[in-house]
Amino acid sequence: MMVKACIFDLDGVLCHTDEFHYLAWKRISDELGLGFDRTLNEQLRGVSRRESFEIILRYNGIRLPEETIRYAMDKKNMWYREYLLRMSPSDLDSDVRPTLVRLHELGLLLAVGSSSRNARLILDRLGITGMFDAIVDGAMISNSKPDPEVFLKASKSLAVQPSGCVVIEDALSGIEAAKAGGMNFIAYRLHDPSLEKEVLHAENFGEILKLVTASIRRAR
Ligand code: B16
Ligand code: MG
Repeated sequence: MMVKACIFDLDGVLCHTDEFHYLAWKRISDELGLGFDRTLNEQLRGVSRRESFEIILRYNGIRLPEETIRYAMDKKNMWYREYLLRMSPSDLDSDVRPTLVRLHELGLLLAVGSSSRNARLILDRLGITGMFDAIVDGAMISNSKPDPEVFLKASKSLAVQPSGCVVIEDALSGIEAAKAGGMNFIAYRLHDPSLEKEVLHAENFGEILKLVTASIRRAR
């Protein structure tokens, strides 16, 4: 790969808000008497709020009136934001900031590509908003992952061809989106049997840095 830009997923990669999503969905599911567990929660990674709730409803085999759907999504988001407001820069894994700095020093452009409408709040709470050359979030797209829209918008805004971008993702929906957009990708803490053997994997930001640096060296 000839990498000029890294596009980071947010929830599950740059931060651990995935646990907050789980807790908030669990709470609203309990209130409505819906079944919800960690296995089902895995299917919601990278998927928009609306589609997430539709997955929960399908799993429970029920339909709800639009009014109740809106009530559930709003309440889930209210609880989720309560968790977010408790976050601070100390919630950032220690290798995230130095890795972003090093990637910039290597001449790479950096972007965030997230399905979340709360992306800017999260980046602000973590104190890393200013480290990115582009931020594309859930409010800026019409189709969430696995549609490539979020990553294509980021690549466009960075003025880097999709083939020059590497997407770092923790969700299958995000890997599908990167593939559909013609981008390189690294599966982050994601070990799913459906992924091909040759897919690049990273368990921490140090490993991301190694993979990206190696690809730059090979390209020179
Ligand atoms: P919100 P990502 C995604 O973020 C989450 O993985 C997914 O669980 C969530 O439903 C979606 O954002 C929408 O989030 O309710 O905050 O708009 O992984 O694409 O950064
Ligand atoms: Mg994610």
